[in-house]
Amino acid sequence: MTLKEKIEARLPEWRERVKRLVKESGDVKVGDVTIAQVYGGMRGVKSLVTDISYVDPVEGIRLRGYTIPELLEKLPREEGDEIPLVGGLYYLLLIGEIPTLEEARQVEDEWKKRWDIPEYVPKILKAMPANVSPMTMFSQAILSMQVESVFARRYDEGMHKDEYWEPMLEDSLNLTAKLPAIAALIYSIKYQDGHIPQQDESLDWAGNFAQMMGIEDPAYKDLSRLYFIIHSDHESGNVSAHATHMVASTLSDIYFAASAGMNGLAGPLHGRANQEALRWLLEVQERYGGVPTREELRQFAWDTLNAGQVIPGYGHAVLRKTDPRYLALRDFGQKHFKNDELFDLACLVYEVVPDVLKEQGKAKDPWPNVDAISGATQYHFGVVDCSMKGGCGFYTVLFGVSRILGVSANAVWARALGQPIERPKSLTTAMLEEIAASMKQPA
Ligand code: CMX
Repeated sequence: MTLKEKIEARLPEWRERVKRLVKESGDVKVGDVTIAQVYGGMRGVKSLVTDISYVDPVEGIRLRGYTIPELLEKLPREEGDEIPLVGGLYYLLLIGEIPTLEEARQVEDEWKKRWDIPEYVPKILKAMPANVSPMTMFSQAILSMQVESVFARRYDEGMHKDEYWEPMLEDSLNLTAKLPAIAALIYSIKYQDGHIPQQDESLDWAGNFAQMMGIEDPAYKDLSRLYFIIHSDHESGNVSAHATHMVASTLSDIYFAASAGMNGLAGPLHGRANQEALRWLLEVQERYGGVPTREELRQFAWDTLNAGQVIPGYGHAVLRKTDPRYLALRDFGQKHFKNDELFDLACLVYEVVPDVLKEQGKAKDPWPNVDAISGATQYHFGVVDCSMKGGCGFYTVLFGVSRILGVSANAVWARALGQPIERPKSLTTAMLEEIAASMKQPA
């Protein structure tokens, strides 16, 4: 059975389940919204639904019910590989079940058929200013391929709404297939000689990316698989996922929607935190001429806070414990990296910064998120984030390659289940003051 047939087989039950829930329990309250939440970025407001992932504040992410360690154990891998195939992860996100090795290879094969990038993409990227951010290039490359959208064409031809998800799946496979080549091309244009990286059919999606980056150490193939698995989805409320979903809810295709999501990922409080975290580590290294003492590190962290800045890679809107994605990357580095000063420094920061943040008493979560260490793992293999030509943000591109797996799987299901256009309601400050006053009046 193809991926399409598998989703098709599961659809009637899901459609019936959602229809019944809304019909029988549509007026049941799932929570209240406070004025602090209205002014506070809607933090914690329960107003989205996804069955693809869930972030538990203490346990961390579960993708289709599986924790990160469970995924790394259960997803199929090729013989000799330490980390599973990303194709298996995409199968899981789309279908909801752990695939067999054959099923994971089926996705990898779909990607190989679709992974050549249109010839206008390198031309567009090369025409951009030399100091352009890699994230601008990434978003632009995705947006430029909107002319390829099967959904947009079928919509123009006239399509029944029950069929919307089919071209959405087609577009999602086409787009995700091309992401490693686009990322490697951006790296080549920004940091190398601008050659067009050649793909290798004998490799899997992530291994092929590692090869296109020109890194021969086989451990980089496994790091790429790991990196692309763990960043893929983080439920629906984070900015990249929510922006993608919101734009797609207008029946925009995945190219418009994913490009929008990537523009959100580019912000320093979200995906760009990996770049900021690496910069922070390099600054520490430079200030102290290597790995500092704990006391020096403590002081550096306080200096950052006293300058009114955040410590990048620490804190989270939902998590209240160390991010399991951080631990997965740290475990990988501790196993593979010997005498890597920057990586050791990233590990030392974990022993110092949470106490500093607790002492300051502002951050609700003093623990590291994935961005605290992900840059250090790339840096180990010589992959840099900032270009001599100006413009930083390549690590965020890598985050984006992975995140589009999650947001596109969600977009396919949102369309299959007929999720409507998003339209929350806004109020004025005067209205909120009135509501507050009326609630405080004695009965
Ligand atoms: N360093 C310093 N202060 C921090 C902090 C950090 N790492 N994390 C939170 N705080 C501060 C907030 O800025 C906020 O201060 P104000 O009251 O002055 O505005 C206060 O603590 C309370 O914030 P919070 O409720 O704990 O956190 P939010 O849900 O508002 O924000 C996040 C979450 C991730 C944006 C925040 O922790 C942060 O800025 N962290 C650093 C940037 C980062 O690592 N982002 C990546 C997150 C993961 C991802 O999306 O990739």
